[in-house]
Amino acid sequence: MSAPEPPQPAVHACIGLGANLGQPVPMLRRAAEELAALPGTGLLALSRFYRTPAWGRVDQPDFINAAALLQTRLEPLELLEHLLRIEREAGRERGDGLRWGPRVLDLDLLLYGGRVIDLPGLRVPHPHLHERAFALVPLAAIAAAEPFPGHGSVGDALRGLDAGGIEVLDEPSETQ
Ligand code: PH2
Ligand code: MG
Ligand code: MG
Repeated sequence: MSAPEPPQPAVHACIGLGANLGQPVPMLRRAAEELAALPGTGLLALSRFYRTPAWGRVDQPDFINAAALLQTRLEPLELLEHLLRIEREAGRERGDGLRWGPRVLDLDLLLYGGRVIDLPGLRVPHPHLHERAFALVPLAAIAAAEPFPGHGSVGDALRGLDAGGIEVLDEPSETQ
């Protein structure tokens, strides 16, 4: 009999949360709870929620965005599978959606352990992270020092971006 696999070391993973259809705030809250409950995973920090102008395709409602910092023993592809499952269970439909179009829930794996990953279906760092203030503003609020391969740290990457129009939601009324 072979010995059981040793556990993977825990790494930091950064997740971007977004929604602009249905009830974004309760949806993001529930998604964060599901992230915290993933196997081998702890939620180290959840950012506040931000109202952000739609990026990439502007003819759609504003988004609510947030970021989560996880400590996880899940492999990147395992973590991705969980993100896609949580999106699916939230009613997200893929395939017929527009690129960068409206959605009830979007969970993006932005950074994973300072690693560069290029696999079919998964690129880390997220290929658009460096140009998206709506993702970097929440992330920098909880994980500014996190390494962002190719860009120094999360805080470094945000420095050159225009964060115009991004507003933090009031606590606690708007986020409950
Ligand atoms: N997500 C997109 C496209 N555009 N804009 C904002 N403000 N927030 C998002 O989460 C977002 C977007 C595709 O995932
Ligand atoms: Mg996205
Ligand atoms: Mg996505």
